[in-house]
Amino acid sequence: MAPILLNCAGKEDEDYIKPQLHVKNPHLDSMEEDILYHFSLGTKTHNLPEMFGDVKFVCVGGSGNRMRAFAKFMHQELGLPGNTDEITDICEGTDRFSMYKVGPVLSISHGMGVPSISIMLHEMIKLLHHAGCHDVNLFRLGTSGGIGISPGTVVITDKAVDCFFRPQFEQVILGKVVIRSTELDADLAKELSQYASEMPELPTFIGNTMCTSDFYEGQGRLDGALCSFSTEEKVEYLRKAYNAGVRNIEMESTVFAAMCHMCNLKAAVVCVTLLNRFDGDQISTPHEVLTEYQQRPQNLVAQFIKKRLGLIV
Ligand code: R2B
Ligand code: URA
Repeated sequence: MAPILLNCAGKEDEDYIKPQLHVKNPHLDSMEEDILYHFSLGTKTHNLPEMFGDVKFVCVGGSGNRMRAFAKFMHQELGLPGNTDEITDICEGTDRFSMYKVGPVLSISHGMGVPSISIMLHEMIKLLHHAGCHDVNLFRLGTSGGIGISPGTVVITDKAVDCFFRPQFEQVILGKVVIRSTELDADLAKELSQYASEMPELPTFIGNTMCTSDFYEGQGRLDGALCSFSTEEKVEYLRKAYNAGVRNIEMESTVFAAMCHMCNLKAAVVCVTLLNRFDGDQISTPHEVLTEYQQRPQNLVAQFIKKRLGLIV
């Protein structure tokens, strides 16, 4: 069956106005060539509209291997022709990020932390712009530490908050602090949550996600090489986070939300929790269990994509 491409609202509608991607950089227009250095792609060396013009879903996650596995999984889920071994890394000219395309789905790794994902997002958003893409949905599929919820729970982010529980992302630009909103697309989160409720094997929660710039002390862990606080202080901070609606902690959501919001891209953050931070800091769950947990955000987003493409009802 040929996939029907539906608009952002999931409807076939000729009068529908396509949401436009806003790349907010006036300097780009005067550049003769744009080299997307960390992707090893460029506007003169590659035909970006031909390579990427049909992209409708961009899924990003920390690890290159996980994003290759996701691309292979989506290839099967979409019933695309050909062998999954033929899915190759579009960014093979660099080992900074990995990128795989299967039909309208682009799967890209972003590494760990705000600086790494921010570089990837600048180049990915310019890539979509140069390729003339519109009506694109973006998903971060990640792992996280849970607060007060069972390991293996998938958290769909309501608000991405900083370590003071504020829904904002602060960036220093030319020596000044610039504050950007981390608003995510509420409809996308609601739609994901609706599909999750139809998947009983997928425990899901909508909650706030706290983004930190460190995995250890920055997330209140007692098991790093350094620790400057007591167990009681750790628990008090996590409790404050819980009371502020935070249900998981990771390291990329605020900049992801802020950049997508500024560029008018509909975006959602879907992370599985690997542990409950009230029970400890070390991730001691067996590898096979962690692998199954990491498949959960992928299953939910695959369901979303198949529904949007009209492959399932
Ligand atoms: C989740 O997991 C990584 C740290 O282990 C980090 O990238 C994140 O956000
Ligand atoms: N990723 C994080 O950032 N924190 C965790 O506790 C687990 C995964």
